[in-house]
Amino acid sequence: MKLFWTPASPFTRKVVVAARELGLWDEIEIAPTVWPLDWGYATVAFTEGLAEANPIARIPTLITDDGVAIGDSTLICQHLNENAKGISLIPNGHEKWRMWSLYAIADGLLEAQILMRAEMLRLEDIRSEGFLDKQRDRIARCFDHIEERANELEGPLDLAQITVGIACGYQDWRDWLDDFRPGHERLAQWYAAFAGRPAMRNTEPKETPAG
Ligand SMILES: N[C@@H](CCC(=O)N[C@@H](CS)C(=O)NCC(=O)O)C(=O)O
Repeated sequence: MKLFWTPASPFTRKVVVAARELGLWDEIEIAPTVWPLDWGYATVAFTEGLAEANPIARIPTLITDDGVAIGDSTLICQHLNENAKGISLIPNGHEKWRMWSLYAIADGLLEAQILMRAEMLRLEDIRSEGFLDKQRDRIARCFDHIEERANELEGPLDLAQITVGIACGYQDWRDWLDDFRPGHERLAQWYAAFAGRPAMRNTEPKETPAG
């Protein structure tokens, strides 16, 4: 398998953490991508092979061993999960939809963080404060919701927990995002332990090379 990657992308980190937890990391060849800083609002020069594999030209994009390009982190995680032996990050039965329901909140939170990142890359005098506030409000509602469901973070490891952990990590990394901890004590306590997992420690976010 080949993964178009950068260490700054939380969607890509989700895939990498899942691959590490599933014991599949050694089977993935990394294709590092570079992103000029105007990627948030302009078409940029893409890393060789990315747009050819996936016309959406976003990361993560995984090329499977069968040569199929999958350009979405949720689908990539499902593909990896299917290929893992003796371990699953997707529970069965009723638990499955409970897990996907929490996952969707955490994934929407990641999306709001990345929409803000793209807007923050614009010059200050043309940024939309209204747009940034809208995403901030969404992020706050999502953290409130996750706090209410913090007991769901305590079960066997699943994709929802990984996505929540990555959302917390991104929130800490970008200084223009608020500390998620005030008012979310159970989540804060859970994240303090979760961030210590080797898969999380080995994938801490770093800036993407601009090319
Ligand atoms: N829903 C997609 C979102 C992927 C995404 O937004 N990736 C960002 C990086 S975190 C990206 O490649 N952005 C480049 C662009 O939008 O041009 C997924 O889950 O994979």
